[in-house]
Amino acid sequence: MTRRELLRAGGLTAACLAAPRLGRSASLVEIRMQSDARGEHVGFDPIGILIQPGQTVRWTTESPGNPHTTTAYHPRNGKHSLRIPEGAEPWDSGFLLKEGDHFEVTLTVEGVYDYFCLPHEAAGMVGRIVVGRPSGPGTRPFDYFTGRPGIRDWLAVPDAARHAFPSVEAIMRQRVVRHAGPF
Ligand SMILES: [Cu+2]
Repeated sequence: MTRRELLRAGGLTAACLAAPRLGRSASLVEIRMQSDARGEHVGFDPIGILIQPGQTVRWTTESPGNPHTTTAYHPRNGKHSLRIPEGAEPWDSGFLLKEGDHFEVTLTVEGVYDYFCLPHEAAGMVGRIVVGRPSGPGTRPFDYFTGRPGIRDWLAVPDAARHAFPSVEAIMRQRVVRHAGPF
């Protein structure tokens, strides 16, 4: 855990103690990071969610021995393409190793946020969060930046990841899109 994450966790604990329990649970959205026993199938569940600005998302790993990350699609995260709203802060949890390890972000800027698991992106371990009304780079095609001046080195989204994302339309309709598994 970095010092910044530690401070953030401490701040959240304080906020949790101060806030009424009901308000806290209503604003927190949980996403599990899962693998099957052999580590052949991996995924975020739910894989797609609709939340409101100011809500907090918590990722928790439930697959010990198979480390995961939650990492925003953003050039600051290893030159991945920008797929979160312009002006939103990218996040990167680092490796979550032990069962129950978790990471939280509070999303305040409206739009679509795509994220991935660093070791499993090519296996299709990605997720999508819509905050309020869908807009921004996350609504564009995966290769929207190709050929744009000044953007030469962003990484393409791997095929398995492209196929794994739930559509924005499905998220708006269902609010919660569960991962099909198997885990
Ligand atoms: Cu993973």
